[in-house]
Amino acid sequence: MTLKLYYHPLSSYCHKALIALYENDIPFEPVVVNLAEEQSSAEMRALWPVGKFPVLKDEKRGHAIAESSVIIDYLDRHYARKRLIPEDADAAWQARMWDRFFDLYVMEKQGKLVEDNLRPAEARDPHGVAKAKEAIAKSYAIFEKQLGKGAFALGDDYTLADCAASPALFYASLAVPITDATPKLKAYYERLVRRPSYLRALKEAEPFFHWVPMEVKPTMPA
Ligand SMILES: N[C@@H](CCC(=O)N[C@@H](CS)C(=O)NCC(=O)O)C(=O)O
Repeated sequence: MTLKLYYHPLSSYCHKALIALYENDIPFEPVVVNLAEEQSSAEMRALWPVGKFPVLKDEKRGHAIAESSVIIDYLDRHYARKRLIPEDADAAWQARMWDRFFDLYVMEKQGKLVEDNLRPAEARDPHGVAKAKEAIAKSYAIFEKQLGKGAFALGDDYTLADCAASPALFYASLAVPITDATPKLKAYYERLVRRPSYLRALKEAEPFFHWVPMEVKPTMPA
């Protein structure tokens, strides 16, 4: 098969890449990587020594592509029927901007919460955790104001921004629930987690949900 995706079904950044593949029914060979095992991750590390997934290998074109947003851009240009980064230049930078917003100000903050839960008790960072939760809540309030022009982040078209928002909100809401204080965000979130492409990724992650190092474990959308 031409495309190989090195990933783990539980990983939030891998969900972004999976959504893009599933949105466009792009065939690929899934390669599940266990980062804790040298042998399991060796092939992926040879392609991308940073050692973070997702990594996409395109055997036909001879490339290894890292970084979830770049993978989506690459799939858009070479494999997608329906682009996730809009053709229109202004819509394109907006999709990229909100993608950065979800990665940097929601997903990365959520990563801090996960990382803290993996620390030994004596090395915990309650101040850092409180700051990360505050940042997530602030991002919810900011995005509430952005919503309203359609079903998705930029309007009625589902874009890169929605790919990033889906796992970011899915995992962040375990620690910072999305409430009626942000009703548009709440309705948007419900649409994201019920979209067939993301539901498919979540269904594949479900057997591993108990591994998520958070007090509240994820569950499938009702
Ligand atoms: N900016 C990267 C982030 C990738 C990333 O942090 N992936 C996590 C899994 S969600 C990972 O590989 N963590 C393992 C590690 O940091 O060792 C992207 O968008 O792909």
